[in-house]
Amino acid sequence: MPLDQHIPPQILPSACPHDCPSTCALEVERIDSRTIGRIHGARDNDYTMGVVCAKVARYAERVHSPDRLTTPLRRVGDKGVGRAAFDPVGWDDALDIVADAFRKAAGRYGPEAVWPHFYAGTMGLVQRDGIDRLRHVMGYSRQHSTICTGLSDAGWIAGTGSKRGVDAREVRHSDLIVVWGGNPVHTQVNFMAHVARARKERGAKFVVVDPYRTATAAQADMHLALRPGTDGALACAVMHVLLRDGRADRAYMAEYTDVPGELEDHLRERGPDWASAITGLSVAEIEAFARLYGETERAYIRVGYGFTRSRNGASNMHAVACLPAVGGKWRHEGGGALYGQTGIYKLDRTLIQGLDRLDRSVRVLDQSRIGAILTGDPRDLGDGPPVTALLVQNTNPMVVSPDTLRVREGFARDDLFVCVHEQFMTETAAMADIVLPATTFLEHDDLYVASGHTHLQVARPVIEAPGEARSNHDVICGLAARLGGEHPGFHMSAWEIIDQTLRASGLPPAAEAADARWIDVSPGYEDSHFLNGFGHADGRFRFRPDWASVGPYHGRMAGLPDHLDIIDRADAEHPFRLVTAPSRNYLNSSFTETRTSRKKEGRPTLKLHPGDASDLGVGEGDRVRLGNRQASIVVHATLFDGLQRGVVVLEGVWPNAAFEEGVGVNALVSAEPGPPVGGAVFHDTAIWVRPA
Ligand SMILES: Nc1nc2c(c(=O)[nH]1)N[C@H]1C(S)=C(S)[C@@H](COP(=O)(O)OP(=O)(O)OC[C@H]3O[C@@H](n4cnc5c(=O)[nH]c(N)nc54)[C@H](O)[C@@H]3O)O[C@H]1N2
Ligand SMILES: Nc1nc2c(c(=O)[nH]1)N[C@H]1C(S)=C(S)[C@@H](COP(=O)(O)OP(=O)(O)OC[C@H]3O[C@@H](n4cnc5c(=O)[nH]c(N)nc54)[C@H](O)[C@@H]3O)O[C@H]1N2
Ligand code: SF4
Ligand SMILES: [Mo]
Repeated sequence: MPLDQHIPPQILPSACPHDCPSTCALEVERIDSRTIGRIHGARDNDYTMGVVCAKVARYAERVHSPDRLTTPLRRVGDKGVGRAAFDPVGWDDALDIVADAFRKAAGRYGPEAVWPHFYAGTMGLVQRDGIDRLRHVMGYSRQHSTICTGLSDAGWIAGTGSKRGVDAREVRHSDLIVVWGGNPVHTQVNFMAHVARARKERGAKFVVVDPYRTATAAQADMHLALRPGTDGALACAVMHVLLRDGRADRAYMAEYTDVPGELEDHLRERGPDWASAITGLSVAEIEAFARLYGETERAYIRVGYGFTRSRNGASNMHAVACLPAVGGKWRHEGGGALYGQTGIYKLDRTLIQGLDRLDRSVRVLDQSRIGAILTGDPRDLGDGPPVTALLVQNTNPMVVSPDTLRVREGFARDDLFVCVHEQFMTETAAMADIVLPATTFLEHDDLYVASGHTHLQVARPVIEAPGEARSNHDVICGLAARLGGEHPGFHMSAWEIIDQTLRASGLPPAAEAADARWIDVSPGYEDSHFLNGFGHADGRFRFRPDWASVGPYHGRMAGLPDHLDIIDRADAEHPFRLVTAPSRNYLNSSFTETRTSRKKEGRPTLKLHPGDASDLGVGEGDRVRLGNRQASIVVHATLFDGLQRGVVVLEGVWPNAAFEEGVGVNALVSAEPGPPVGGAVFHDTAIWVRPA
């Protein structure tokens, strides 16, 4: 046997960059300077606890995929064809072409005609947000990043005033854990390790609120399978029962909340009967859940994103956030709630994002409305110029954005120049004029914060980049140099930016942070439980938020928590409500390129109640067509009784090409901005279903 086969793989630290609340601390097997083996969760990290999802454990398949982009490409054929329509081009020529196109666009219409469009394909702050530095220095259009957290942030912050919450590690002290509108078995698997420990060690009860029996709900002691978009009603009824039965913590409410008396009056009419009619849950189910929640001091709500992806999502989030305030759960160890921790990271982001060059007079484009924007909708563009040049990093809007047909029409425009910087030939990259090959987190430096926990992580590269792949930071600096954009950040390495950012934020320098592997920046027990007050000026939780201060569409919000009846209601022509939930083996549009994930997911499949299936004359595996006023798509049905009649679920953000007619599920999803501040309404769609 050759000698090198006896050398055991080295284990090197890293952090998972994917758009997932867990931001796992990783241990990567490095086989040689270009090759990795398995990835494991860091065992001594007390949040990750040695657990990672299967798709990242087998990351070798993604990072070493033969489909990785390794050289810059210039399109010579039609849009939408893929690799065959492109010829390789050198980096210098590619960047020259992009810079030239941006200069032309800005010369003709002004710099707002250029839109650097990005999201969170990597969550590393330097590689994700560096695009903002180019934007601000050049005066390009700003972006309102609404696709994921627009609605959830609005609702949470309206109540609590701050994006922080009770440490997930505290779940080991909880007697009741409620996962509300999230599916952690798919979307942040390590949280389930914390749940399992609490169940094992203290017999904690586990409740899931979700329209369908997800893999998470299947493990629960109680599953409340409500109709999508009705969480506000359920939350109101639970609060009604707490107040009715003497389970509300009135002393807490008097000390920590704004209008407890008004709330009590308002909820008197919103009991289980009322909520039953709206949610489709039985009165007995609502009473049983309310009793359990009311009786348990150490009741922890893990608040998901899913239930906020509706027109009334911000309102529903706020209603759920009211529960621990009414119950006084924040007072107790293992009690309270967690939506996200990103507010605790007090990082100075000036250098990364070029905030010293931010000009608030530059127009802002709503990310979730890219279809409307690219097709010139006056609602978005007003008197401003059209978008004639796009730089896309870290996102795949042709697949993930609402209203696919309009997105596609926009990208197809002849007068639109598109540069996509990607790891793979996504459907968005296939529409580009220039495609640039991107590194993965294993090949570049970055700095990570988390939503699901309180660690800050700095990660170095583990292997060399394949072929000519370059990092986002390198591309941004390369373009800035050609465009004459001046900023100190364009002359620094990613590592230097991390180092200076940490120092400016009063944190240890980069090398020290990386060697430490993670730094716990938890604000401590009292602040996590809001015992020192909530994030508003008066320190009180707001049952009656000042929605006008949250966003422009506040006119559609209610004052106190309620069922806000503005969803895309089912009607005679569209009798079904569609939920487009995340699948286990894909992460948004990522991993749709890996064979194992594709094999495990099979094909786009509609979960349909057996009663509905029989009414429609649809059997297991049959083709069905789903549609609404926007579009129709064809998928296969599976009979599934873990949801109410009239609710259907399609898991996974599949590529459009995975669907028979080349049109995916987001063609059905509306791009209407959810109030008060915008946000995509992925789970708020009334449709018809027919045998196909
Ligand atoms: N129907 C439906 N649609 C949805 C959702 C849903 O639940 N249902 N969820 C929505 C949500 S919550 C979100 S956040 C969006 C996310 O949608 P996307 O933003 O598309 O999400 P990702 O798949 O995380 O990442 C996009 C791309 O980033 C690339 N990428 C990763 N790292 C890097 C890097 O370092 N550099 C560069 N240049 N590229 C990189 C990946 O290869 C990937 O193609 O999807 C939304 N769309
Ligand atoms: N495997 C995997 N992991 C992921 C992702 C992925 O696509 N796949 N996406 C990543 C991203 S970008 C994000 S933002 C997070 C999202 O993490 P989650 O919050 O877990 O996911 P959501 O898409 O928000 O949807 C979760 C659940 O919300 C439920 N839901 C939909 N409508 C309602 C409703 O009206 N009420 C209630 N109570 N529940 C409802 C859906 O049925 C679904 O089971 O996960 C991240 N992790
Ligand atoms: S659970 Fe989330 S953070 Fe952890 S490895 Fe998987 S995708 Fe990455
Ligand atoms: Mo997301």
